[in-house]
Amino acid sequence: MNRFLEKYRRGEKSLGTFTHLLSAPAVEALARAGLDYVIIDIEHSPIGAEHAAELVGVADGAGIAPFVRVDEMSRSPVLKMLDVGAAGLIVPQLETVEQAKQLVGWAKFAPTGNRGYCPSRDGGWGYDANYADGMEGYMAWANRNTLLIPQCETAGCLEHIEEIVAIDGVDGIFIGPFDLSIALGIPGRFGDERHINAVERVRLACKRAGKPCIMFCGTAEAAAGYFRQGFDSVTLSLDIGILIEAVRAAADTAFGR
Ligand code: 3PY
Ligand code: MG
Repeated sequence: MNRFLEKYRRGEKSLGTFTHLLSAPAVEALARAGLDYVIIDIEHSPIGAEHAAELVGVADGAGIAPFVRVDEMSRSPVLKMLDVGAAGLIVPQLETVEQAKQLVGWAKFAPTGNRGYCPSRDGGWGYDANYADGMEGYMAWANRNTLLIPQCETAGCLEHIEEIVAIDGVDGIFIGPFDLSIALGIPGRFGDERHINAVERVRLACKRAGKPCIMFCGTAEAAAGYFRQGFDSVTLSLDIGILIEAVRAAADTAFGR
């Protein structure tokens, strides 16, 4: 179940958020609210591999595509999160073309890469429908349907973005606007034309490569603007941030502020 991918293939836009709440019911609530995907954030929250695996299962059961943002570029987190059933991996702080190729090696089965194999949860340990055509069929299914999405948020990645997004096995790009602004020497200044131009360069590189581009932002108004700009998907805030905003707005209304 990867509603992000189904929508992208139909030319429709999708919306997700990060989860930092360390909570299975919070993930279920995001599914009930109608989001297309949730990114379980190992990089910037205390969530570890075991907790992430649980939340992947919860998201899957609730009908919201489970993405995971890993915390480092190494074989173990990439393989582990794919094996537990992540529908997509977001990989932060990518700097070089070589790193992107190495990621493909870990995340994609042969012939695209050299992902290691064991019957695992993402194929129901060999008993899911994606094994209908045997092991090779499952491998091809996984290569097509589990997404490897590096973040563009460093100067190196931006400089080589056209080459990186064109790599076979890189399935799209996720823009990290905060780190990108730091890399450009203009922290948090999203209205600066250097930031605007960088973001548009990444979007166009993805479009030319025929791959999805995901933008992160903090408000629904900004999300609407990025959809108008032509982004395929927007990741809106963190679940904990949305909760704070909603409670503050409710309190303001209650107190007539
Ligand atoms: C960034 O803005 O740097 C991000 O990684 C968003 O989570
Ligand atoms: Mg970042």
